[in-house]
Amino acid sequence: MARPPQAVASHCPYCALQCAQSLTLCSGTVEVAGRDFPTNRGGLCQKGWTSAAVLRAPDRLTTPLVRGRSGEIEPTSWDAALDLIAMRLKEIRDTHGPDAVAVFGGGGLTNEKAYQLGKFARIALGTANIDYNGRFCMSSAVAAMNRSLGVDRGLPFPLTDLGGADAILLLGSNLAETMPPAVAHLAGARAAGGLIVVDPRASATARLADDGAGLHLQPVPGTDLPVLLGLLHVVFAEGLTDAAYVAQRTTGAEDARRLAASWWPARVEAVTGVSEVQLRAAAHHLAAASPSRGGSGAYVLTGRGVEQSSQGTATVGAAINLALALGLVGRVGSGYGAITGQGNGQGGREHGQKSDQLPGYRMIDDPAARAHVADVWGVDPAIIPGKGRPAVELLDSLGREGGPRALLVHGANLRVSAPNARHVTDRLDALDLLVVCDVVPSETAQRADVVLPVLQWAEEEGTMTSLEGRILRRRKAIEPPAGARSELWVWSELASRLGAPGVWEIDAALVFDELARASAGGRADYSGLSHARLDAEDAAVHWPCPATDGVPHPGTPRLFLDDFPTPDGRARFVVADDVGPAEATGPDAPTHLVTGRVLQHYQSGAQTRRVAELAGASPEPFVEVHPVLADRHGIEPGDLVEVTSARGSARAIARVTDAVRPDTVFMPFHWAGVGSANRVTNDVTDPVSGMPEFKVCAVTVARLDLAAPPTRAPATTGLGRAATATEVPT
Ligand SMILES: Nc1nc2c(c(=O)[nH]1)N[C@H]1C(S)=C(S)[C@@H](COP(=O)(O)OP(=O)(O)OC[C@H]3O[C@@H](n4cnc5c(=O)[nH]c(N)nc54)[C@H](O)[C@@H]3O)O[C@H]1N2
Ligand SMILES: Nc1nc2c(c(=O)[nH]1)N[C@H]1C(S)=C(S)[C@@H](COP(=O)(O)OP(=O)(O)OC[C@H]3O[C@@H](n4cnc5c(=O)[nH]c(N)nc54)[C@H](O)[C@@H]3O)O[C@H]1N2
Ligand code: SF4
Ligand SMILES: [Mo]
Repeated sequence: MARPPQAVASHCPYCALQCAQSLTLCSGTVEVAGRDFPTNRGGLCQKGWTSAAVLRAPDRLTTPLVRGRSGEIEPTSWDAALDLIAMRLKEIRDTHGPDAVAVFGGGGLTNEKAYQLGKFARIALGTANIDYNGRFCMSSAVAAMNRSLGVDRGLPFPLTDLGGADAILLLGSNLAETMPPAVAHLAGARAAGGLIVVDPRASATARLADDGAGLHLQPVPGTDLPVLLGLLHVVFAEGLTDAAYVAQRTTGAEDARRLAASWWPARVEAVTGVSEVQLRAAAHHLAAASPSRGGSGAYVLTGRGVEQSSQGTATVGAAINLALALGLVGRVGSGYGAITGQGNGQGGREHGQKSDQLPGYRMIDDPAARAHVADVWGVDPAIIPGKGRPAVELLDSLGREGGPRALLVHGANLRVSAPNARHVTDRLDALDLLVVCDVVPSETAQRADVVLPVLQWAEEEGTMTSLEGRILRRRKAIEPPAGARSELWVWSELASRLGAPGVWEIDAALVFDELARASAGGRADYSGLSHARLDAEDAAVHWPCPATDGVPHPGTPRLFLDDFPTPDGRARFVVADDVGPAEATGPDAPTHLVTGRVLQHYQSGAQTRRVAELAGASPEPFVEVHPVLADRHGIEPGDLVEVTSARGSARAIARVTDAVRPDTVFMPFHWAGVGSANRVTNDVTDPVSGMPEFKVCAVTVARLDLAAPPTRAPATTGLGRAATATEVPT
């Protein structure tokens, strides 16, 4: 009798919630089911349920491709492709120096791949210029947490802790669409009337606060910092602080109080549109739930809505200040957290693909860190380069005098997801060599000189670190298509062709062992872990999890309970006043554009636009317009609308809805071509984190008359460069 198919325990390929899945191979295809786990409790969202479809994408890349003299991209062998890449990289390096080769990574890569990519850049290419799309995603929260709390772990507590809290302040996060199974953890706060959502849109998440479940504060886009300073004002002025906690566990509160004193509620209302009444109510809800008043617990959480801003680090800093003033951080049942976005956004930033970091969350300019990592890599610390350029600066420098001439892309679709994306396409086109590793012909792969087909998700082994700092096993459930290869193998082959020092493992378990050694003693210490231990233990382990001589370290679900990893063991109030968004609205561009996500699509859409069920449910770029604004411009639902900023224009179908403010339009960024929101967004960055201001820019809105050129679906197949010129949304 045939044995029933074995279910493989794994996790979703998409977001940082990393919902647990059970994958079963049936008649050559993978079937996905939800699996019980504390974060998702057996649930999956529509993307998770349909995730196996990407394994069968009709245009899945299965052979290396090289652009020939005619400009057409043609199939070639792996040897020919790798030989060509190595030869061109050597030429560029010899002529322009090692920093002329740059690397762009992704927060979707496994820990093993993120680690190996950082090592490959530093000692096989010898370049300082490596950064990744996490710069677009988490960097402001990271910078603020490091400054205030001494370490960045998105949620320094298990997600399930949220369930016990009576108040949760959720700033700029649309969890109901971006992590639907996580909404269950807001139930306690909703039942207590304490879910407070701050979003310029009545998003699906903001609507969870309706009907007595909480409050929706709907500020002018880009004014979260004044909102937070106003909340702090009320907390200080009305004696709602946890004075004992502030005295014992923090420094700098007086500076924060002084700044907040200048943001009295009437001033906040004038700047943000959030009423004094709402502001006070929100502060009192939070205070009443906080431990110093005997409440059941309160949380302050931030998402991309407040972080993707030119003052994102300052804004997250103010959110942390509020949590510190109320005595929430480092207390069981209360806290501050940033909701990590990408599947391995957390691990992706710990293991060395960020321009200023080495594995284990070590800083690249710290001599002790360099010595430790060099020892693991078997090289002289002197050969490890210093800090490279952060993502937006790196992309802008491509092909310019003194800038990189070659770029290797692993796990990002920059032509759709980078700010001011048409400019990014111009910079990519100015390169001598663009190499893209992907699983599908993404819009960025369509522009490459060499495309390498790599493995995805259920085709390989590895680990991911979820939004709560838990290390999870990703397991292989299906054989990859013949012709696709693991990126670990690609780097080992290139390292050998480039004559790189060091050992280049291709087995993910061995790479993990090396990563664990490299992380030992660092802030994100994985040294007590191995694939074998993670396989043996049912529940995944939170870092830090250092190696021990005896009983294995149990991992650290909650940080900061005793002290903070700062020089004096205290958390710091870091103070910065509001300077407003970089681009103010005015007569020439009177409307705010905010951008974000829809439930069905993931990021640049490279994966989800290829899933028929998701593309059917959410087929085209759209723009949300308030009825008053629509009326002013003669826009009817379904009209084609053009949204224009100083960078460029995008076209999308109008959805007329009072979910947005009359002064604001909203576009998701999941589509390419003329429907791409990032043709319009601003690539100005936060001075501390390098995070671009995706969320707010100034635009005009106009209805396009029907004589506009006919529309054609954005190409998802084909690799000809001409394919993109006529893309328009339908
Ligand atoms: N369906 C889906 N889920 C995803 C992803 C996806 O692409 N699709 N991506 C994953 C990743 S990488 C990430 S980073 C997370 C992102 O998860 P979220 O942070 O929840 O996602 P966004 O939709 O980008 O932004 C959240 C909200 O910010 C609001 N916003 C815009 N401007 C402002 C502002 O000035 N102030 C405030 N307070 N809010 C503002 C938007 O209206 C939006 O509702 O989602 C993850 N999950
Ligand atoms: N306007 C606007 N723009 C935004 C945002 C926003 O809110 N508004 N959000 C920003 C945020 S938070 C993020 S995280 C970025 C994300 O934007 P991107 O970096 O473009 O993210 P993805 O679309 O996930 O791209 C990942 C690519 O890697 C491929 N891939 C999947 N798995 C692997 C693998 O294992 N190896 C390799 N080599 N490739 C793989 C996928 O097919 C896809 O082409 O977008 C940012 N852009
Ligand atoms: S919420 Fe995120 S991890 Fe969970 S199923 Fe959806 S995309 Fe996957
Ligand atoms: Mo993200």
